[in-house]
Amino acid sequence: MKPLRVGLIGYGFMGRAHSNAFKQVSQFFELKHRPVLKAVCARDAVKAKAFAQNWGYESIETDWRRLVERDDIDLIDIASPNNTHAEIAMAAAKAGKMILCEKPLAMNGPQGEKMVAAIARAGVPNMVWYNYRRIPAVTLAKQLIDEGRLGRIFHYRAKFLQDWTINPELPQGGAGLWRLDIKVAGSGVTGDLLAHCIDTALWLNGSIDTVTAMTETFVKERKHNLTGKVEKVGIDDASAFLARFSNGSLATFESTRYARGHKALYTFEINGEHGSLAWDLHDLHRIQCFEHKDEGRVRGWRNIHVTDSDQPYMKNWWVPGLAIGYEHSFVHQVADFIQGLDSGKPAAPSFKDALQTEYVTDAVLKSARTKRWEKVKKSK
Ligand code: SOE
Repeated sequence: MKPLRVGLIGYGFMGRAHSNAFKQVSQFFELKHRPVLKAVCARDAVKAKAFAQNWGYESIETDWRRLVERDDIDLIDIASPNNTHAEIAMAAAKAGKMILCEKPLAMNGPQGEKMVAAIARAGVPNMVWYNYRRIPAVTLAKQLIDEGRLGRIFHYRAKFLQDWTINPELPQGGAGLWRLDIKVAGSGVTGDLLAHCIDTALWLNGSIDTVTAMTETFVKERKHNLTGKVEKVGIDDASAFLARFSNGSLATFESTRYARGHKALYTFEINGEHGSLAWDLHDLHRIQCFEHKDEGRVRGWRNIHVTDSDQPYMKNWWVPGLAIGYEHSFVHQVADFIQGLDSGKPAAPSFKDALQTEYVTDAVLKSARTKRWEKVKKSK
C-alpha cells in the first residue's frame, strides 16, 4: 500500500469526522493507498498539539501556507470555516496537492467557479465532503432509482430541521458559532443544511432548472463573540423553496434552525410512477420502499434494514443485521476517493459537481430577495 500523506486544516467537528475516516479506512477497505496522518494545522498551537496527540498526527503547523508548501504532504483536507475554503484550495491546487474540501464548496457560485478553474488547471484529484450520499441506505436509494424501479419521477421532497439557535442570547461568530456569522459562513441554513439536501437531490434526481424561495432571519441581532458588540445577523435562519427539476418533477425543500425538538432531522422522499422511496437521518440504516408492481393483497411500504453484505458498503463492516452510523459515511467517502485514485475513475462529488449545488443555493437566496422564480445556472 502506498502512503497517502494527509495535511488537515481545522480541528473542529469536521476535523474530527475526517480524521476518524482517515484512521479507519485502511482497516475496513482493501485499497492501494493508506492515509498517513502527517500534519494538522490550526492557528492555536496548543490546541493543534492536543488534537495531533489525540488523533495521531505526526506534526503540526500554525500557518496553512506552510502546510501547503510541505513536500511530505500529498493531500490537503480543508475542514476549516467556509470563508477559508477558496484561498486554501487554490493554493493547494497550485502546489499540486490532492484536495478534499468540506461542504459547502465555497461562499457562493462565483467563488466556486474560481476554485473549479484552479483545480482544472492543476489537474489534481479533488472531492467535496457531501457525506450523506454514502450512508448505505441512501446509496441503495440511488441504485434503485438508477435501475428505473420508480419509473418517471413526479415529486422530490426534502427537509433538514434543527433547533440550536432559537435562544436570542446565543452569540454569533468565533469557534463553534461561525455558522451564524455571514462573513464567515456565506449564508445560513441555505448553504449549511439545504446544501446537503440539494447535493443528494441532484445526485438522485438530476438537475434543477428553476426555484422560488423564502427565507427568514428570526433573531435580527446577536452579540458577536470576536468584536464583543451587538451586530446585525446576516444569515438566513430558515429557508424554504419550490423547485422544478429538468426531468419534469416538482420539489419542495425546507430547512431551519428553529424547529423546536429537531436536532438534525434530514429526510427525503421521492415519488415515481411505479414506486416511492423515503429516508430519514434519525433512522439512517433504513430505506422505506413502495413498489406498485407488488401483488395487491400484500402491497405496502417495505422497511428495508440496510445492513446485509449485498447492500452498499456493508460487506466491509460487521455481520448482517448489525448497523453502522453517521461517521461511517465519511469512511466510505475516503474509501471511494482512494478507489478513484487507484482506478483512475474519480469519485463524486468533485469540486465541479459541488459547484452545481452552489448555483442552486445562489438561486434560492436570490429568489428570496427578488420574490420571483429564478433560473439556476448550469456548470459547463
Ligand atoms: C450544522 O449544525 C451541521 O453541523 C452542518 O454543518 C453539517 O454539515 C450537518 O451534517 C450537520 O449539521
